Amino acid sequence: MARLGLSTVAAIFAQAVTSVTATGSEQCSSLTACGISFGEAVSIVNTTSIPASGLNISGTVNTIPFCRVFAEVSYANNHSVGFEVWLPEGTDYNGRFLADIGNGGMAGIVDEAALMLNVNKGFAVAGGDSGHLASENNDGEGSPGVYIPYLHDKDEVSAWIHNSIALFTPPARKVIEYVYGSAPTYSYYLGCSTGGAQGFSLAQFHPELFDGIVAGCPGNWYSHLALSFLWNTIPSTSLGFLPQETLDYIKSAVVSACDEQDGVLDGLIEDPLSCKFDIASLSCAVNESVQCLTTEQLASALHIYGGPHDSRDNSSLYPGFSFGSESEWMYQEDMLADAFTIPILQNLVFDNLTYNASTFNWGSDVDVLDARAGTLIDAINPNLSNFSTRGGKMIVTQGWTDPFNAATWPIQHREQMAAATQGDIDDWFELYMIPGKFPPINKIHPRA
Ligand SMILES: [Ca+2]
Repeated sequence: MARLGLSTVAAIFAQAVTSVTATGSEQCSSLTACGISFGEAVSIVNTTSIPASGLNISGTVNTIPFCRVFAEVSYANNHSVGFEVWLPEGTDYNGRFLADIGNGGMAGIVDEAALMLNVNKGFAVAGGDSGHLASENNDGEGSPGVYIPYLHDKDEVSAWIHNSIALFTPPARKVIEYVYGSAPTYSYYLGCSTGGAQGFSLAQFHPELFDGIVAGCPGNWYSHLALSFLWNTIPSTSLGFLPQETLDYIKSAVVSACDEQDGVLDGLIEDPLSCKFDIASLSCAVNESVQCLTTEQLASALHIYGGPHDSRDNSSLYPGFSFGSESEWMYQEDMLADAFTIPILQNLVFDNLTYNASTFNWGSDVDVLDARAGTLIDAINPNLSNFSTRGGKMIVTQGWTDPFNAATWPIQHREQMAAATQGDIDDWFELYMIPGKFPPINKIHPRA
């Protein structure tokens, strides 16, 4: 198939504008016509014109008609990012582009539910699979002793968090230009958890692509977030294990003590950092209630509040959890290390599926993790001036009772950024700390 240069494609735009308004479905199908190129490495796989109410994703239907484009862009050695672009037809398009990545965890799928929410608002939306397929990687689930192919391929690991959005965004924008006859007025990115890490990666590594980035509950210090999961693991056979009723008991006591500090008795603590609570007051030594904390359980709670530390100098490796989040700790105790940390250590860091994570050295092995994983999956450069000086704006949200990410990490990182930033960081960066669990858990980790 012959490929046309950009100027030729631009000439096609003029005709495209008229036809998309009049016959959206015809315009949609023309995307696969011979002779149209959206980039050398880009293939339009299929297009479908979806009438209003024609598609139901997890109970949400499209309220406007749109053109659904399936495409892929190849990268590195025989790899590709699969992506979709959903284009509102007729007058429902609001003129703006939104890359919407709801994928959490190990990604590997296009999050259609996230796309549905925002195509209904009139955005031209796009989402990708992050450069590897969940279906080829244990269905996107990590587990001890399980081979996860993409974690053994540096190109795929780099695409996962750092580069996959940047790979599909230029061709997605070209599709938009072709269909509407002009580039979107603004381009935004929205993602949570791993998607939040991808947001920071865009600002750091691809600052030219987006005018605005929303990074929710960002796991952008991904390697150390994984370490925190390992640190917080408390086996159910351990004397220090905190069963759910004990977690609920601790939270209830903390919230009772601090709820009204914000002036509203609503079961939420607006600023847990201002909550002063002595967890030792719940110890069975001083409090003989049925659910009092044994010495070992008290130590476990302090361990999780404290977060991981380097055994060499006791420096913090990642923040701990905040007052009022205790009822959400069960994933930390019993699941997340198996789902994320151990697979990353066994596949990516040590290349040994029998590696025993209980032997992790909280000193020297941190350096190994940083070198072998952090360089490929972290996005923590506090100097994002290349993004801010081109006019980029960034919003970060973090729920105080997020079950996955220690809530104070974005606060800590913002302080690092402010110190590395010339001028007032508030001119282009805003952090919103949200009382309670926000965003909804199914938005962050649809597989959890
Ligand atoms: Ca309150």
